[in-house]
Amino acid sequence: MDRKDMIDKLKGKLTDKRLIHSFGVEYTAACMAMRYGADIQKARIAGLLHDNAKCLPTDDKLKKCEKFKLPISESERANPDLLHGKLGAYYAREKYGVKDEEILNAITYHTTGRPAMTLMDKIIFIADYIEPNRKMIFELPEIRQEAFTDIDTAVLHILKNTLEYLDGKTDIIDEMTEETYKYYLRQRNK
Ligand code: DGI
Ligand code: FE
Ligand code: FE
Repeated sequence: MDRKDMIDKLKGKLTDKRLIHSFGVEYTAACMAMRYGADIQKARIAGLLHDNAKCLPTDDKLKKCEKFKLPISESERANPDLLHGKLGAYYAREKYGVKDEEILNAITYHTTGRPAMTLMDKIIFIADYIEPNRKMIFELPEIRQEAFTDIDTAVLHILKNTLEYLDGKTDIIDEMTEETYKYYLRQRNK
């Protein structure tokens, strides 16, 4: 499917705000791919499609994952919005014709990250957080600079701030977010 068709399809699935965010992630991911020598076109597709399942009602995210037999962890069952990456990767493959595993993995793990992320995983994880349409988040200007100077520092900084933010907000911390943070802390202290 070409970009135009993807956008037409996304228009039926996403709110205007979410579509604008998706374009923001697309061009931010393209810039990061230029900086770090990743595939620019793959980064664009992953960025454009990363939230394609975000706007489904929470219950439907869970029902669709069950229907498609996607694995569901306890924290995902307790907070089915966490499933939008996994479900989004499924739709990217089945409905948007994406076959590339690098793109599909980057979509799957864009919310929580994962230990030993690929370059494409890191680019989408970071671009999602820093894209210019994001409302101001704590230390965002610093993280935006780190994204283009030291990619692993940016990953760690985002995870740290996300976990701190969630700590005061919810008791459902996904084990993958936690594990990713621990992994990148260990990397740092090696
Ligand atoms: O879909 P976006 O809003 O663009 O961004 P995202 O996919 O990174 O989702 C962001 C939300 O996900 C944000 O409110 C923090 C939340 N989140 C990230 N990791 C976890 C989490 N929420 C819970 N409950 N547990 C997590 O481990
Ligand atoms: Fe998302
Ligand atoms: Fe997003």
